[in-house]
Amino acid sequence: MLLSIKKLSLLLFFILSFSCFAYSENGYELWLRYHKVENSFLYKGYQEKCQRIVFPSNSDKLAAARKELITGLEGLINTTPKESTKIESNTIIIGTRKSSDIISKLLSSDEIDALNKEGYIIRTMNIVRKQVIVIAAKEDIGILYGIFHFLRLMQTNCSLEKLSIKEEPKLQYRVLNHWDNLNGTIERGYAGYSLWDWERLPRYIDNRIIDYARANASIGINGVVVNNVNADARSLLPEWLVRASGLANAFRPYGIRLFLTARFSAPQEIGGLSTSDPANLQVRQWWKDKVKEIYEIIPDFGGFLVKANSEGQPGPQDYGQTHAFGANMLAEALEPYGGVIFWRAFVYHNERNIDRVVNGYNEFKPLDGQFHKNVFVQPKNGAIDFQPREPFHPLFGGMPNTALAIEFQITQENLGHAGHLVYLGSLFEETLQSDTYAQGKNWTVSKVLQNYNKTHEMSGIAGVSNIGTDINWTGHLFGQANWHAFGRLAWNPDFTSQELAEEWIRMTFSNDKTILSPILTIMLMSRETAVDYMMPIGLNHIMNYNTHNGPEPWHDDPLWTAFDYHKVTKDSIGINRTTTGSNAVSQYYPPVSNVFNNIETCPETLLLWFHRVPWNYKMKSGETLWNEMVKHYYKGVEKVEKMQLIWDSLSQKIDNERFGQVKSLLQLQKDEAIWWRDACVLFFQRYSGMPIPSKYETPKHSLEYYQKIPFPYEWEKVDFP
Ligand code: BDP
Repeated sequence: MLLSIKKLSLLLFFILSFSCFAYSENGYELWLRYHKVENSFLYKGYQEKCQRIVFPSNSDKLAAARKELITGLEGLINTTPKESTKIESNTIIIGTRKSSDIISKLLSSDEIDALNKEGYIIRTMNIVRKQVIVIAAKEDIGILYGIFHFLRLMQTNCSLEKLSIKEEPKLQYRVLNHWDNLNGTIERGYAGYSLWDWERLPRYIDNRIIDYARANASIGINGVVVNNVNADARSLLPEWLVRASGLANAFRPYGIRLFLTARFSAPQEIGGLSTSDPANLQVRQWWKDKVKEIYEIIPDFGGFLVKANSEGQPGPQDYGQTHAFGANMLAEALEPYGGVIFWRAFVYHNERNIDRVVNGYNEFKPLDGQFHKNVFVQPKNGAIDFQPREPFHPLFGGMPNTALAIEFQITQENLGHAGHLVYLGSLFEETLQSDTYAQGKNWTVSKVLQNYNKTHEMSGIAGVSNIGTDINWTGHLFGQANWHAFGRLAWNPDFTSQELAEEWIRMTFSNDKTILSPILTIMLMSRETAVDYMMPIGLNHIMNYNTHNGPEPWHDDPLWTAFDYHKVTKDSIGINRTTTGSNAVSQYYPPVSNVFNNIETCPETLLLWFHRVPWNYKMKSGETLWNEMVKHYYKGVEKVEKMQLIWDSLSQKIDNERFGQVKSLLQLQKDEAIWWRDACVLFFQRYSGMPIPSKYETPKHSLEYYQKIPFPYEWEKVDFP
C-alpha cells in the first residue's frame, strides 16, 4: 500500500511537471516568463539582495506591483522575500513619498517631484552601512513600472550592483488600438477572436484579462481602445458601457485607461436625433450628455478614437464641416473630465487617377492650429496604408501647432498575417528615426512626437494590436516581439530595434549567447527579407485585394486597381511623385524633398514610390532596374531559407513546442515567399519583356496559375494547370 502511494505521487509529480512545462512553453507567458535565472553566479547575488522587502502597499496599483514582485522573485530566484518595516541590509525598499515613510526620509522631495508622474528611480543606497535597493516613484503607477524594470534586470542577466536608474516615459499616451468588433471578431486580426468576453462582462473577469494588463503594463502601455475604428454606435449604449466598465476596472490597477471609438453618426443611430451635424446644438448636447454618462460609468475613461470621413465612415464633412470642427465638438464634451480625442488622419479620395499619397496632408495641413488642446490628430506612419515600407508621413513635421500621435500597425495586415516572421521593431525604428528637417537637422519623427510635450503638454503613439485568443496571444510566436517592441518604443521612441529584440529574446527564450545571437540575426534580417519578397524598391499595395495576403499586382476592377499603385507599362514602372508629377515630394521639408525628388539621390528602397523608372535604368549596383527587381525577389526567398537554417540550429536548445511552431511557420513563410516572388516576377515580366537571368531557378508555375489563386478560400474550386 505504502509503495503504491509513493508510486502514485511520483506519477502525479510527473504528470504535473509535464503539464506545467507544456503550459509554460506554449508562449502564453510572453516575456513575463519568470523561469529560474540561468546564470548561477548572478542567481546567488540576486537572492542575497532580495531577502527582504519594505513595501507598504495600500492601493490597487501598489498591490498589483507587490504581487508582480513576489511572483517574479519566486519564479526567478526561488525566493519569497520577508516582510520588514525597517532598514536592514539586503532589503528592497519600495514606495512613493506618500505610501512609505522610509522613502520620504531617504529621497528628497525635490528629486521625486522632478520625476514625471509615471517615472521611477531604482537605486542602490548605503544607509548606516546597510546596503539596500530603493524603488521609488512619485505616484503608485511608477512603482509598478519600476518593479517591472527591476525584474527585467534579472530576466536579462543584468547586474544588481550599484544601481542608479532614473526612468520616465518620453510619450504620455501609449495606446493599443484593438480593431475588435462587438461580435468577437477582429478586423485584420490573425490570432483568434477578441479577448473581450462581452457576454460575461462586467461581472466575470477572466484571468487572461489580468495577464493582458500585466503584459501591457510591463512595457508601459497605458491606454487601450477596445473596439474597432470602423465603429459600431451601439458600443456607446449604456448596456455596452457597463460591460466596458468591467474591463476598465480590471485595467485600472495596471495604469491602463480604457478608450472607445466613437461613430460620428451615433446621435442619429442610437440617440434618436434626425442629424449628426456637429453644428447642430442638439447634437452637441447629445455628445455632452453621452460623455457625462460615460464618466459616470467609467470615471477614468480616456476618450474617443475617431475614424471620420474615411473609407465610407460618417464624419463632419457630411455636413460641410471640417475635421477640426467635428473633432472639437467631441473634445469640448470630453474636456471637463480630462479626456482626449484621437482623430485619425487616414483619409483618401477613393477616386481613380488621384494620387492618394497627397490626400491626408492636403486635407489636414490647412487645419493646423485649429484643433482643441485635447485633440490628437493621428496619422499612420506612412501616407498610404501600413505597407511593408513607406516613407514617413509628411504630416510629421507639417503640423507643429497640432498634437500628432503616430499610428503604427502591429498586426501584420500586409506583412504575412500571423504566418510570417517579420520583426517590426525595424520598421518602427525606421519611421521614428526619419529626419523630417521640419526644424532643422535631427528633427526626427521621434523628436516631433516628443516635442508636443512642450508645445501641447501631451504626446502620444498608437499601435493597432495583433492580440487575440490564440494561446500564445499573437498567433505567430514572434508576433509577441512586435507587441513588445511597440510598447517599449512608446515608452522611449529612441530605443533601437536591436536592443529591444535582444531584450525580448532574453526574456522570452534565454540569455545564452548560442540562443540569443541566432534569434537576433533572424529578427534583424526579417523585415528587409519580407520587403524583398513582397514589395522591393518602393513598390506598394500590390497584395491581394481582399485578404491583403499574397500577391495580386494584377488586380484591376472599375473601383480599384493595383495599376494605380505601380503603373506598370512596357517601358517603365513606378509613380512620378516629383515636382514634374503629383508633387508629393513638396510635402516634405528640404533637403528631404530634394533628396526624394532627384532620382539620383532618392534612396533605392523608395525609388518606385517617388519615381517612374525605365526598365533598363541603371541602378547603383550597375544592374538594370529589371534585374535588380528580380534580384530582390530571389534574395527574399533565399533569406527566408537562411532564416530556416538558423532556426534549425536551435533544435534541442529551446523547448520543442515553441521550436516546432516557428519551424513550421518558417516553412509556410518560405512557400508564400516563393508564391510572392514567382507571381510578381512573372507579372512584371509581361511588361518588361526581359528575361529572368539564367542563374535563377525558373518559376514552377505560370502567371495564370497564380492569378487563379483566390487565397485563402476556394482552393478546391481552382482548376490548377
Ligand atoms: C486598412 C484596413 C482596414 C482598416 C483601415 C483603417 O484594411 O481594415 O479599416 O485600414 O485603418 O488598412 O481604417
